Amino acid sequence: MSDDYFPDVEQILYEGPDSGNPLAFKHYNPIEQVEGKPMAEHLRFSVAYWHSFCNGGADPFGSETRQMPWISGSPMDQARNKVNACFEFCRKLGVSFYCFHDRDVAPEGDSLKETNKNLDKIVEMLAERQEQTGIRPLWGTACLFSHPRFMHGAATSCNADVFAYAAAQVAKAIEVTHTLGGQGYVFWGGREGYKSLLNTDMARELDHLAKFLHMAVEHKHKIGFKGQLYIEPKPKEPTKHQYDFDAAACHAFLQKYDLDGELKLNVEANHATLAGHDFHHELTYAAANDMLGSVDANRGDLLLGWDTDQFPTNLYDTTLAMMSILSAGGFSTGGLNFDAHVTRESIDPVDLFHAHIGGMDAFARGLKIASAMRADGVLSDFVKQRYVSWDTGVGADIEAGKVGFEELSRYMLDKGEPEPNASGRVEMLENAINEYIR
Ligand code: XUL
Ligand code: CO
Repeated sequence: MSDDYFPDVEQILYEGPDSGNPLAFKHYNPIEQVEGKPMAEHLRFSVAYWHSFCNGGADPFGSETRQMPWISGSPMDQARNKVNACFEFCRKLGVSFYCFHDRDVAPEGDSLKETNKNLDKIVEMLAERQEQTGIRPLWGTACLFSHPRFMHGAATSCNADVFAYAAAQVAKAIEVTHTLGGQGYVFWGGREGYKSLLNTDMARELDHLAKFLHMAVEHKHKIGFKGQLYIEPKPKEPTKHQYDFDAAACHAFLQKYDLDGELKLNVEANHATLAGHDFHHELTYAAANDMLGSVDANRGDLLLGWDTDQFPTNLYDTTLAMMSILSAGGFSTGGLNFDAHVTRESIDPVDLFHAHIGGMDAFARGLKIASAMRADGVLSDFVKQRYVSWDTGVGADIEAGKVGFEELSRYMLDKGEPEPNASGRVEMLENAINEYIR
């Protein structure tokens, strides 16, 4: 087993809240039971291949700032090195899952045939390392946005050949994810949207996107892939308007095209804030519609209008996120994938450990706080009481579909005025949450 890239880092262990060791967990204890399940099973953490092993810190204003030791040799050498770096990293961090795009793990060749050959070689190596470590993909995906051929989109391109190329690429990516025992497959609509409506046939593009997803569903069943398919909402970037804007837009799209039985949502924190929502809203919306599948865990900078993909550290956010996830019954195929990169000024391999440890501890605390609040019924008792008028009388009759406008008109004309409203007690509830976030 290669131990080449992080020689100074030992296995990261749980040392408890009093530990002063920055390379230890203070809150994430994988075997600790919460609501009858070990933390590791609740949280199902995953490392994002692209951010951790491919990202050199470039931004729109400057070139890469870090040269990670695995970036050396030919493109195929680098691909092999990255496999070793990924498995050494996940093993030392104690994380059982990784997520990848096809082009993160293996480089493009001169033709699609050659590209697929490159991918097959690296997939063989990934399978070997998986066998040795038990680490598996949480999900795979295809990069349909970096290469210039996708300048007008992939499934929504005006160029039918590009649609065909994307179909061939996704077919292969699903096959590879299946081979590697992936738990799911994600569609993030990289450039599926528009820059200008002046040159865009929106209705036609949406139909094409749906056709593409139907083909993917058909292919998945044909090859016997049992993983869950997900669509990942994002409102903008790289296009001005992405079609998969937010959870509600994705849900409506999937329903319109009869795809909602086949795809769930992969909700990302930073995409929620870009859409003008908060993470809690998007998770709750997805859960309320039985669409919550998996999560891309990160955070944006609310002062910046783009996808900064920072590691999650905000306990208020992780607590409310875990409230939604626990209330929805937890993950089955999904998990918490750190779709996050270290900042441009963090240039050492060890920074990847600090970043992930912080994110894992932040979610472990969120899980424990949310679970304590659930046990004490802090929000749920209040919410239940707030809707008590629906449990009997006219409320129960409305919910049961026993009355219509006629009956309700008679009821209100007799009664005159509704029962008085009670206070929403928002401040009291906010204070109660702060009592738990210690
Ligand atoms: C882009 C993004 C992607 C997807 C996978 O904003 O979140 O990394 O998660 O393609
Ligand atoms: Co993402």
